[in-house]
Amino acid sequence: MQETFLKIIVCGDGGVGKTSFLNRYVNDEFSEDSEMTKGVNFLSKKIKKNGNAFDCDLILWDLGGQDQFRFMLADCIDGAAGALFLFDMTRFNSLDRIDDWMAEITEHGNIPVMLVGTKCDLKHLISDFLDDYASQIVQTCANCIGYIKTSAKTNHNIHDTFDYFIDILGKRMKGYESDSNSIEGSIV
Ligand SMILES: Nc1nc2c(ncn2[C@@H]2O[C@H](COP(=O)(O)OP(=O)(O)OP(=O)(O)O)[C@@H](O)[C@H]2O)c(=O)[nH]1
Ligand SMILES: [Mg+2]
Repeated sequence: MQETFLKIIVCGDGGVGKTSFLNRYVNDEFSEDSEMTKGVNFLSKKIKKNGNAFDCDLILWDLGGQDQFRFMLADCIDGAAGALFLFDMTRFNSLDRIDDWMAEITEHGNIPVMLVGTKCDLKHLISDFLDDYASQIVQTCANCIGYIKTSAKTNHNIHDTFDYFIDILGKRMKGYESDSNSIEGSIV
């Protein structure tokens, strides 16, 4: 049987927790002092019927979120089957530039994007208005297929994010999706 490779990019502003999110998913590790990603890092993971997901090799691109690495963005997005856009739930302004990120991603095709709130363990620092705001974004961005709240520190919803997202990507690849622009719904 032919192997399926699925390229997923993990993007978002600097310090929102992209590397931590991936490190928890792939290595089941978390560090309080994770270092800034310089450029881009790659991780991979084999998926074998995890939840509803199909068998594939995930190639995960961990993009450095600092502005000095934005020149690499176009090359990184190229060929991606999907994008996880991470924002820090304790910093509302980490959603400020989502329109720029979305514009850049959609330039490369009809790539599904999932909105992922990070650091949900820091409940006391999270605004009551955040959920409404994030849900509004999901409804207004054509390619945005859902919103989920996660914590790499407590391992909350990390695997569920991938199970849900890979399932959606798999259906698209196998042609089950009749309307790829439709909103699939949110999970939180
Ligand atoms: N409390 C808490 N802290 C987190 C969580 N995820 C990440 N952090 C912390 O947030 C800081 C930044 O995390 P990174 O994963 O390096 O962020 P990044 O998005 O990869 O940053 P860049 O590589 O600069 O783009 C680190 O101090 C992490 O320990 C989380 O779920 N909960
Ligand atoms: Mg990083």
